[in-house]
Amino acid sequence: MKVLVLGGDGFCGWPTSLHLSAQGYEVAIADNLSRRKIDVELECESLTPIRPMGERLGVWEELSGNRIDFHNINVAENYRQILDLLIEWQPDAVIHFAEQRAAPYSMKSSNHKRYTVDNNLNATNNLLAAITESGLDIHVVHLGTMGVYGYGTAGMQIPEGYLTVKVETEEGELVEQEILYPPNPGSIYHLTKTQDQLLFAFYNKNDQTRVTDLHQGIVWGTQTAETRMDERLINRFDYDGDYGTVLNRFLMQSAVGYPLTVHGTGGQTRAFIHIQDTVRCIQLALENPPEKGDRVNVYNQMTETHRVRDLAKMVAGQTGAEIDYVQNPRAEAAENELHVRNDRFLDLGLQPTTLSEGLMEEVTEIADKYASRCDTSKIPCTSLWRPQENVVPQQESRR
Ligand code: USQ
Repeated sequence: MKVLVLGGDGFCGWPTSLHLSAQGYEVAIADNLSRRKIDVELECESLTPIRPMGERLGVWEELSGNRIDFHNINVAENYRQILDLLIEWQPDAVIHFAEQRAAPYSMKSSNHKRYTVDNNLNATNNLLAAITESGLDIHVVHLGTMGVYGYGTAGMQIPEGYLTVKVETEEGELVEQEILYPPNPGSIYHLTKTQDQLLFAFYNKNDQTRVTDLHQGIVWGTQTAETRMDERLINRFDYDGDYGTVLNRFLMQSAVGYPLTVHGTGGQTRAFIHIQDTVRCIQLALENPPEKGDRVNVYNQMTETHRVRDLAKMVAGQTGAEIDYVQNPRAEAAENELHVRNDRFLDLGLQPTTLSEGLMEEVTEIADKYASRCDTSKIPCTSLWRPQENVVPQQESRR
């Protein structure tokens, strides 16, 4: 099977490309290296040393014997290039990771909000329009987010994409319908993923485009079986206040002796998945495509839920780190419960990597090993959801 990976240089795209290549898929990557450019903008690098794209791909070919072609394309801007690539290479599937994925980055300023909306929505629309124009029957696998649902429910488990509702007709009859679960984004970034859902629903209805949308939780971990094969293949590890995600930040903070930055009371409950399980889920999605005419296929791509303060206590308990309850820079519920259905991937055979198995390995293999590359001035989250509020700087608000 020929698979084109849009965004194949990023944190999820790179290990997915290698995993699929190792499994015998013919893989090509299209990426404009935007994540590397944002590192330059933010003056902060991945904790792990990332090699240039050409070197990464050369090492992979040397070790595996498999070639991955790279196309430097901005999918959001260069419609013609992506259309030509589809027509020339004729992929069976396109995996779409080519979006700005950090919520704090998307909330830094008006320019960051505008960039995130322009980039993410145009990338998705360009891909879908190009597939339609090409006339090819290409399966789109998109990396969405659990954040499209918001993080609470009326007491039931969050279903996989669709909600059954009962509506009353004018005659007083109760009619059952399935609708897309009502979107409730918590940041501009999450907003773009809720709008992606409408683009998929429309092209699916109008053009019978086959789409799988994966609503993924927070990814933790760094390495997969393939990125571990050689240090030059290592995956990114973001720890800064804009791109670092909560558990990886806590692991790195414990390694450098920085108190764990819990936002508010740490009562936020979120869904999590290990990066190794991400790449397995993507393969499962490719192997179980929707039929032509099926509605958009939605999976919840997560394996466990945890409360932020419990994660901090778990990391502190295992490493001796201190915990710091800092002013929350985000506008989000201080406490929430989260119950999520994930039967669909489990039914397809996913065997989750749990936090209890992998946590300490991550600390020693990555956080401790590369601790000297950390710039601690980049740790605080400085992106405020409501800049007009006079939020007390994090350092001063420590309790
Ligand atoms: N948090 C802290 N301390 C920190 C960093 C974060 O307490 O130092 C808290 C945040 O306030 C939030 C929670 O941890 O309540 C999660 O934050 P995060 O930065 O780990 O995750 P988030 O911004 O939600 O975004 C990440 C990925 C995004 C993905 C999303 C899945 O960057 O691409 O879509 O997780 S989900 O959270 O399920 O929407």
